Amino acid sequence: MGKELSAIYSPLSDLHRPKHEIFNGDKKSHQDTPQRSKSIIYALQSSKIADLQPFVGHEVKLYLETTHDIGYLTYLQSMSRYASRLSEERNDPDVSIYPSIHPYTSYARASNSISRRGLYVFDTYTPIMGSTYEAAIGSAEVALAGAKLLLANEPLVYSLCRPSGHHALRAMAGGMCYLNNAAIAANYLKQHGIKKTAVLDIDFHHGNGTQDIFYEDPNVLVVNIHGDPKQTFPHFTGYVEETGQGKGEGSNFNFPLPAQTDNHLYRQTALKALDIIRRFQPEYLLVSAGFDTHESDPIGSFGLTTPFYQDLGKSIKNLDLPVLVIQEGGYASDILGLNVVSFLSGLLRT
Ligand code: OKP
Ligand code: ZN
Repeated sequence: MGKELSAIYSPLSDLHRPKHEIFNGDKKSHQDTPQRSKSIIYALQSSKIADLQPFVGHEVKLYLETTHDIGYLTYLQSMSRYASRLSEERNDPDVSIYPSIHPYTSYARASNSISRRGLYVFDTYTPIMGSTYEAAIGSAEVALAGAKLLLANEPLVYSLCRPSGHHALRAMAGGMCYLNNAAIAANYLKQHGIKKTAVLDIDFHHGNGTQDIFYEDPNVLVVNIHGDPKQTFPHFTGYVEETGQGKGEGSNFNFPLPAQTDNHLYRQTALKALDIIRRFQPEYLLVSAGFDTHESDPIGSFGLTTPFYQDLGKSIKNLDLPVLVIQEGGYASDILGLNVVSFLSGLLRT
C-alpha cells in the first residue's frame, strides 16, 4: 500500500489577479495567473491520485506573527484596502500598488504615501491589489491546514498555495510572494513541540525568504536547489557560502545550478540535498515545490522533464518522513498540473 494523499486549495487564491510587473522600468505581463491553479486543480481531479478539496480556514491570523513582523502585516492589509478603495473610485479592478523607493537603512521611517509603499517590499514584481491580502491569507490558511494534517498523522499532504510564499521575508513582500507559507507551516510545527523540521525548496528560484526567516534557527533545516543567483532572481542570495548564522550556523544549505541543468545533474544534486536532510533526522519534511525547473517554463532556464518529477518524488519518499508539499512557482500553465501530478505520484508510490 502506498501513502494516502490529502490535497487542499483555497477558493480565495484566484481573487489575486496581478496584471503586470515592472521590469527594468517596463510593464510586463505578470506570470502568476489564476490559470496556474486551474491547471493544477484540473490535473489532480483527472488523475484521481488525490481527493482534492477546497479549504477555507479561519485560524492563520493567530499564527502569522510568529513568522511575520506586525508592521508588515498591517502594511499588507492596509495597502490592500487602499487598492480596493482606489479600484472602486476609478471603477478599475486592476489597480495595483507598486513601490518607487525602497528603504536603504535599518532606521528607515515611512511618513508619507511614497515611503509607505516601499517600506515593506523589495522589488517591483509584487504588486498589491484590492484582493491580494485576502488571497495571501487564504493561501497561508492552506499551508497551515497542511501542517495540522501532518500533526494528525497524515503521511502526505499537498497544499495548493497561490500566491506563493518562499521569497517573502519576515517584513517584506517580494518575488510575487506576500506571506511565507512554508515558514508559517514550519513555525506552526515548532510551536506544537516539533524539535526538527526540514524544508527542501526545489523551486527554480532561491527561497530567500524561507532561508532568511530560519537563518538563525537550528530547529529548522533549510535546503535549497535553484538556478545560480549570478544569473537569475533573487540575485543577492542563494550562494553556497550562506550556511546559517549564530545558533543556526550549519542549518542552511544552498545548491545553485547553472542554466540548462538537466535531469541527470539535478538528480545528482538532489541526492546530496536529501543526504543532508537524512543526517539531520527531522520529524517532518516540508517541500517548497516549484515547477519552474521544467524545460518548457517561460521564466526558469533548467531542462527538467515531466517524468523526472516522479523520479524526484520517489527519492524524497525514500527518506520515509511525513511530507507536506507546498506549491510555489511553475509558469508553464499548460503542463504545470501534469508536473504536480507526476511529482506527487512519485511520493505516493511504494
Ligand atoms: C517566484 B517564484 C523578470 C522576472 C523576475 C521574478 C521571479 C519570481 C519567482 N521579468 N521575476 O517562482 O520563485
Ligand atoms: Zn520560482
